[in-house]
Formats: sequence, structure tokens, C-alpha cells
Amino acid sequence: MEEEEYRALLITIRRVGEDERRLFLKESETRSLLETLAIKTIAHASFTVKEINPNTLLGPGQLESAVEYSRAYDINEVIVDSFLSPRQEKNLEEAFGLPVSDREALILSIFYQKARSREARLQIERAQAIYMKPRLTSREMTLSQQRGGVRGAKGEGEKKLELDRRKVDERIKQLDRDIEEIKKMRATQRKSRDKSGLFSFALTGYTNSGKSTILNAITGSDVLSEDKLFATLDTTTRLTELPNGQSVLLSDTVGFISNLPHDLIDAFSSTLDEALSSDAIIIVADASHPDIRGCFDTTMETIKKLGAEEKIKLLVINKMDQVSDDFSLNYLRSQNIRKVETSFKTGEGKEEFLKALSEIAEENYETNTYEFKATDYIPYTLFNEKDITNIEYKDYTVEITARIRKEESGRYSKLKKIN
Ligand SMILES: Nc1nc2c(ncn2[C@@H]2O[C@H](COP(=O)(O)OP(=O)(O)OP(=O)(O)O)[C@@H](O)[C@H]2O)c(=O)[nH]1
Ligand SMILES: [Mg+2]
Repeated sequence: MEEEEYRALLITIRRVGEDERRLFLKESETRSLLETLAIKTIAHASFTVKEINPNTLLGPGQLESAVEYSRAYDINEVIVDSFLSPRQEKNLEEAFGLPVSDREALILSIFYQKARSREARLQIERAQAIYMKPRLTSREMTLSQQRGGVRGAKGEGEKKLELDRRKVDERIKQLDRDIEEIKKMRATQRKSRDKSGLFSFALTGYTNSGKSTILNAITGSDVLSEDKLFATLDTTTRLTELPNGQSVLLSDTVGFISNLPHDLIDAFSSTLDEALSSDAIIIVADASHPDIRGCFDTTMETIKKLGAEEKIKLLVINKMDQVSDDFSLNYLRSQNIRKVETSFKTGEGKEEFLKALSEIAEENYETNTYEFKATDYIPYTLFNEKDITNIEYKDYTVEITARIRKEESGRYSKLKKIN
């Protein structure tokens, strides 16, 4: 059987006095989200509201014309480009006689489709469950069951949840336990990774900025990279050797988006924690994006929320082959962060990027010489063989010169440092 065509009416809300350009950018982003989900936007209605109606979002006259619209265009799903309360959603579904999805549902649905690893799947299922819970009591069974059939924006999650709140609670608890398990495993992995003493970088930034492309170009891995929002959700970490011979770790992370639902930030916090526990954060910005500033601000806010601001060490201004707006580009150029300008399409700036990584990693090392008694063997065991650059045996003492990580200098504090 052919898959049912998905014909959506997109409703956007304009607040009186809202910035026109911002609104336009927000709308085009929503269209990209819909494209990613392969949803056809058949009609688009935009309503200016003075005050949001707590019951129906739109005013009564506006709602009436929106419903007429949906009939005229033979729409089978309504998408509202805002966040709806469960009550608003229920009332709108009744008025339209159709499933209604909001921005959160769209993003959840994309995440659901793209999640690959078990952890990402558990996290997204948990976010869906939390999203659906307050919506289950108020919803009429008939509509929800119907929706199960439509490839609705809320996707499979709803079918799986079975419309019972108590079951949802149990499921959330189970998911929490499973996620906790994985977190423990990750922590163990991380410990062994830390022991390796390798310096690590996390690539972060707005969705579609080029993070996966950079990981692939540098490490020769083959993470999915495509011109869609949220192409990759999973954290991938690869070992790579920099031109100065130093081995470092580079991780790709889930992209950010403005108005990312809270549950989702929570949901992905363990994945993000993992990435942000890297030694340094690289922000990748897309110089061809129509809203450079908005993307950068969202990225900064999200990193701040995650408490990792101090780790930001490099801003990569990527897609320089496609710069659209020099004025906004200056916003990036004026940031007080070390910068490189690149195009990972043409290869421009790749060398500088690698050089920046070497220097950032290098800043975290120092080379010291320690002296200790020749009869004392314990100090030897403190050093990794590969870190030792020189050993001198004197009559009664030994002098070891080693390259150590600054943050680990405490380990050597009992030894006498002679330069
Ligand atoms: N023109 C141009 N396109 C680029 C450049 N770098 C990456 N792209 C393209 O931008 C799109 C997104 O790249 P990705 O690497 O998937 O971006 P991402 O940041 O990983 O995105 P998400 O995983 O969705 O968060 C792809 O179509 C890339 O081919 C560049 O320097 N110039
Ligand atoms: Mg990616």
C-alpha cells in the first residue's frame, strides 16, 4: 500500500510588534523541520495575536478561518509553530477534527527518527513519554487512536505508550533505570579514556553547521552528514593525529536549535555531558546561515546552561565559501574567542584549524624536570614512559624531564622540581 500523503496546514503566530525578520527566519526554520520529516506544507496561515488565548491559542474568528482553510485544502494534520499547552492542543484538535502538533512534537519526532544508538533511543522515548503524559488524560480516545494510523508528527511514541498514564509513569521509571545503567557504563569508559591522557575536543554548534563534516574530514570517519536538521544525534568520538604528531580525541555532538524543548535538553544531557566533558569545546558556526547571530546566541546559551562555558576554546566560522551576509559575519568575528575561518567543502582553512587544535592542546602541557634520589624507585612509576623526554643519572640522584598535563601536575608535587 502506498504511504499516506502527509498534507499539513502550518499555522504561525505573530505577536503584535514582533520583529519581522526574526519571524521570517523562524518560519523558514520550521519549514526545514517539516522538510526533514518529509511533511508537505500545503497551506500556511499566519495570525497576528494581541494576546494568546489560553484555550485555543487563536481568537474565535481566527480559529474559524483556519478550520475553513484546512477543509479547503484537504489537510490531514495541523502544525502550529509554537508550544501548545495540553488544553490548547486538545481544543484545537476538536475544532479541526484533525491531529494538531506543536514545535516540540516536531522536534521530538525528528529526534525519534534519527536516534540510532540505544542510549539516544531511550532518551528520546523518555522525552516523548513526558511530553505525552499530561496530554493523555484530556484527550479523547477516538482521536488519539485515529492518529496512531496517520504518520503523525508525534510518531510511534504515542502508539507505544498505550493511552494509560500509570503505564507511562512506570515506563518513565524503567527508562530512567536503563539510562542510568548506560550512564554508568559511559563513566567507566570515560575513566579509561581519561587514563589514556589524550587531550579531547568536542565539536558543538547549531544543527547543520558542519560538525559531522569536520569530524569526517579530520578523522576520515564516515558519520552521516547531510543538508537536513539534526542529521546526527549520537556522539561519535575518534582518535586523530595532529600534524605535530600529537594524538587527540575529537567528538561530534547533537546539534542545537532555538527553543529546544526542555525535556529534550534534559533527555540529551547525558550524551552532551559526555561530549562536554572533553578538555576543549569547539563551536562550529555556519557563515551561510541567514540568522548567524541567532544560531550563535542559541549555541552559547545552551553551552552556558550545561555549565561548560569555560571550555570554549575555538570558534570555527565554517562554510566561508557561501557567505551571505558580511554584516552578520562581523558578529562572529567580533567574538572574544580564538577563531578560524574555514570551508570544509573546499578545504580552505583546514590547516589553520589543525594548527589551532595543536596549539590549544599544547597549552595544557608543560615540560618539567624533577630530581629524586637514585635509590628511590617510586618516582619512576609516576611517569608514563612516552611522556619522558630525558633522563639523567647523577651520582646519587636522577633527573627526569617529562611533558605533563598541567592539570595533573599535582601528581608530581612530592618530587623536587628543578626547572
Ligand atoms: N557550502 C558548504 N557546505 C558545507 C560546509 N561544511 C558542511 N557543509 C554541508 O552542510 C550540511 C550539514 O553538514 P553536517 O556536517 O551534516 O552538519 P552537522 O553540524 O553535523 O548537522 P547536524 O548533525 O544536523 O546537527 C551538509 O550538506 C554538508 O555537506 C562548507 O564548508 N561549505
Ligand atoms: Mg551532524
